[in-house]
Amino acid sequence: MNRLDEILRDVLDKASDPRKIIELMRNASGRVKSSTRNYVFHEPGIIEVERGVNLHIIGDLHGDIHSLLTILGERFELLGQGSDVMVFLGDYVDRGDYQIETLALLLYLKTAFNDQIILLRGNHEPPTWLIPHPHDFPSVLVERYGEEGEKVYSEALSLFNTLPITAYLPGEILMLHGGPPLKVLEASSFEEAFSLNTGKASPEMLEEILWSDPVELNVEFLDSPRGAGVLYGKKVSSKALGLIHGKYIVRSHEMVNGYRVAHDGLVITVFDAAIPYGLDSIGVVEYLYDTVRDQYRLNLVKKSPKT
Ligand SMILES: [Mn+2]
Repeated sequence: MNRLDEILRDVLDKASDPRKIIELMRNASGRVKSSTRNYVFHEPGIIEVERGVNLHIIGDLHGDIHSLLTILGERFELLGQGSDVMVFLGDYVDRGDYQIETLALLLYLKTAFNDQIILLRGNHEPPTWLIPHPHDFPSVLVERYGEEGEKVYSEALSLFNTLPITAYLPGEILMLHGGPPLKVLEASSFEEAFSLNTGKASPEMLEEILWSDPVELNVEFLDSPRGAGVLYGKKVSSKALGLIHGKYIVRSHEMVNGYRVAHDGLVITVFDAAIPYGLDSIGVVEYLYDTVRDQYRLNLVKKSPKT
């Protein structure tokens, strides 16, 4: 049995017991702000990645543990050493058949390899005032754990509240679930636009980051048919990137077959819940550092969800 199989066995054991899954949630949540290398956490949930780190960026999973295992398969040996960091863009639960297992595996990796795992918040890791549809995760928990399921759900909501909402590598790349906050249009600095080190994210900022989608129209932004967040035009993307002197926004939130490029190459959507959505591809955005040239290289990976 290889190391990933052993971890998976341990994860399935934890997922079978409400007390163990709650303990795992608390452990993972306690690690969120305390990396020792590769990245640092700033309030209100903004991760700053160090230059030189290799990024592997993964989109929505929605309980698709098979796609997650495929993604991990070839990258698993990178964990425990070096400066490769996997950034998950949120939406771990709802919809798929293995929601608890998928979340448990991610939390396990977070506790075991904190310096190499970043778990961002998606709109399916919701604040109580903005619950998405469908949101079958609470009923999945009750089905699995009976009455204890409600306790697990309330613990999950606390965990979700601790997850960071944005990660960025200055001069290079911005990562979040949906889109930049509209404050980027008026702000004169990244710090101002993302309320860096000022305490809480406003409800508007949280909603826009978790819910917005890019649109290929010559507008600043429009109401979203989702009923939350906005549809943002290229101006929002270029303004947000200007504030970090960056080249790409990598986000997920929309069903695409692996990945899709928008806003003339500025925005890349990546999606990995292939099995729940009946897609034939999963995507990973790799952003890899060339030490000799001191340059990053973008590599868009698309492959079958099952190896
Ligand atoms: Mn989403």
